[in-house]
Amino acid sequence: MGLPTNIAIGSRVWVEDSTVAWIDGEVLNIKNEEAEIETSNGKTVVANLSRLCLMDVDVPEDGVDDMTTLSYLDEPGVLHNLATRFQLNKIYTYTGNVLIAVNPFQRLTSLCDAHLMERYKGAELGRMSPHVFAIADISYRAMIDERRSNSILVSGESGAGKTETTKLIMQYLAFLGGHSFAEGRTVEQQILESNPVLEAFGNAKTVRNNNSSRFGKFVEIQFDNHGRISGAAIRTYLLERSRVCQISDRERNYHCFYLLCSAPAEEIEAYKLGDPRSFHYLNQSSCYELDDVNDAQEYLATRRAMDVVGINENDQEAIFRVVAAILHLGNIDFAKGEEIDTSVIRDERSMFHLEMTARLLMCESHALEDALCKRVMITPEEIIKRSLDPLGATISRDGLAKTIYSRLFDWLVDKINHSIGQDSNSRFLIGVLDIYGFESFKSNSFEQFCINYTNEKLQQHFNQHVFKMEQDEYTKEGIDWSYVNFIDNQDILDLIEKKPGGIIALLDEACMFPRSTHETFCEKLYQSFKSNKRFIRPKLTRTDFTIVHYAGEVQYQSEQFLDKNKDYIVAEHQDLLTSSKCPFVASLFPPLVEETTKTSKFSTLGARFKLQLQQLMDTLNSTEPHYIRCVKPNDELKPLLFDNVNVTQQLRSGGVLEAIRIKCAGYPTHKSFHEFVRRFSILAPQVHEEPYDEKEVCKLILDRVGLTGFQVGQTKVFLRAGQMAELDSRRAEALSDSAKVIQRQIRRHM
Ligand code: AOV
Ligand code: MG
Repeated sequence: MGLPTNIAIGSRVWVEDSTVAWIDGEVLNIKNEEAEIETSNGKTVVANLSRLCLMDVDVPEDGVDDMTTLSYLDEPGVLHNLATRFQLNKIYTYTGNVLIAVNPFQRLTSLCDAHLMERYKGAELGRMSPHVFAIADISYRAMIDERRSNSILVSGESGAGKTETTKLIMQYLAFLGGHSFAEGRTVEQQILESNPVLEAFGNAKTVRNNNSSRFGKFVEIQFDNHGRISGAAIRTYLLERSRVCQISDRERNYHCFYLLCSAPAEEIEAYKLGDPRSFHYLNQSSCYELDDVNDAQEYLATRRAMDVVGINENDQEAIFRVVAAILHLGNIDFAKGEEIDTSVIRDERSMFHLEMTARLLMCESHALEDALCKRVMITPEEIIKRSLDPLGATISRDGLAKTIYSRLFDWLVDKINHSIGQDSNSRFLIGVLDIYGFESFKSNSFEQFCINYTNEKLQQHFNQHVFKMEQDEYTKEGIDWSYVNFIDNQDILDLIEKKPGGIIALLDEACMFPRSTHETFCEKLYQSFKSNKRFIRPKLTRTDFTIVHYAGEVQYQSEQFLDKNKDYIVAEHQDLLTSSKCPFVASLFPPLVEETTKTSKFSTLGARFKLQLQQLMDTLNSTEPHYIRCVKPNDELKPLLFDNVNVTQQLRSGGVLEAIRIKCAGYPTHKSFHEFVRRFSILAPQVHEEPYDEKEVCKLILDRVGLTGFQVGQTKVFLRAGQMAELDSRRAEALSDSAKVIQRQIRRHM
């Protein structure tokens, strides 16, 4: 933040504003700690000096490519620079090594053609304008030159452009490391075509994004000794299961359901499909079509992509048959049976869908009915078949739908991996991470908890990396940085994942005790974290808890935590599908191995997710990381609209400002000797007469001004936070003094 001591009457400053986040203005008056400012929209406001930031009046009109060259590396400076560039369709900007990409919400064709890729090939960073290709190019070069794996981590909130950015990276890597596009099915083509397949089954329209990925993805592209792509591995994280049977209005279910409803007539007939409005899993929302998307064409495109990634005709047929079965399954309704607490298939229509589901899954319809409506209870004395009431049967039906769908998705990922093939000889890879950003909704459940936990992990990685880069720069310049420190988010991670005693461990414990409820679980949290600074017990609720994340507070509703954390398949469902006559369906449900250990019995999603994350972090830690932060310029998904308040929020939660804070803890301003002299030579006018050594001149200037704590490196001056402002205000004084002298001289001559 700007230093209040350097703000004087006449200073150009940024002042906080509720509609545009920061607005520029001129200080008219200062009284005690309060400044009166005339803002550029013609208003006069009063603000405390400590809330103001000085404005850098030297910034070029079209902004700067790299924000670390800004004299004041603060929130308004960063925001203004991004906004200016965005209006000029310059969507990419660096902050040091981090690329910030603002979603244009329109195809900027000039940005992604093959010629452009050619131009970025081997170009030094900074020679070409900032671009995703430049980051991919550095990663590739670094891998070749240093014989070391690299990774590119793409983050940002929903709809910010992560997936599109990831696809550009993959395209560029395929361009650099591809064999030849003429050879038919090459590895790189398979890698690229895995995207539409996974999107058809793992993406859906949400209120935030018409093509929202509902899973996390890490693609590991393997290279041979010649730098050519030789294999790949795709790992996915936590597909949102609940969407299969529950969607909110204006959202859609997974794309594949709608694609299939627009399939050619023979398929529609074979699967007895038709209007998506007739299926319960789709008609909970009034949205069926997407703007600019033709589901019939997408269906054919998905089939073609499946061909490329090596899914044969038989398997494709089985996949869509299972998708159709899920739609029919959702239309089976239940009514009260004759006996109390029992249920039966409601009517003829439900009976038809039951028959259809059974036919498509190739199992017995009676067995399906039993699996939905009954449970086997094993007591020490006997085995009883208990009926479920209609609500219980509906829950059972939805559970079955979710299980089948998530198994289907996992099968696709496995199949793609298998067919692309792993190069076990490859020693270098480039990993590309496209993972869900921080989420804070009105209502937050287990999914948000896992997503935000992921973000805490990545944030820590990011902080450490930014900090390390800074240290490397200091070391290179021979600067002492031993006392530069920053606070990281380890305390939040401890709260979540510490074993024993962290939230995940306590949740697992609750899931193991049959008598636990979300109330007892929450009570336990309240007791355990009474004095934890990162944990808040919200007022007026007994079942919510709040975590103070690095990106802000999130209040979680614990109601479904226990259920969602339990990772089990109902034995009746398992038996039903294992015995399917369709080899594909049966292969989705391999017979369970006898549970011998306690741990496998109580496998939980939380614990599994934690392990997956740890493995991801281990992989990332063995690579040289590169970061891309995607920013969503507005919530209307419109081109050319830049909402300052919204973007500021993302810069804060996306860790961009956090990185800046880390920089500010050390020496936020690095100015080359030459630049420094050009700007401040006026502070030591006599230097021009003496032997001219830029480094000496810098020292002299700094000496004159009487600053302390700065350091002079090999090629640059390193200034502490606020020192640039101090120098600028001295410069302004000096300029106005010399202006006065000149005026006096002019007057004298008149
Ligand atoms: P996300 O991956 O970050 O959201 P996407 O990559 O799906 O976001 O981008 C959302 C939409 O923005 C896309 O469907 C495009 O219409 C548009 N878009 C994004 N990047 C570009 C670009 N570089 N050029 C043109 N249009 C773009 V989520 O998956 O919801 O977190 O879970
Ligand atoms: Mg996405």
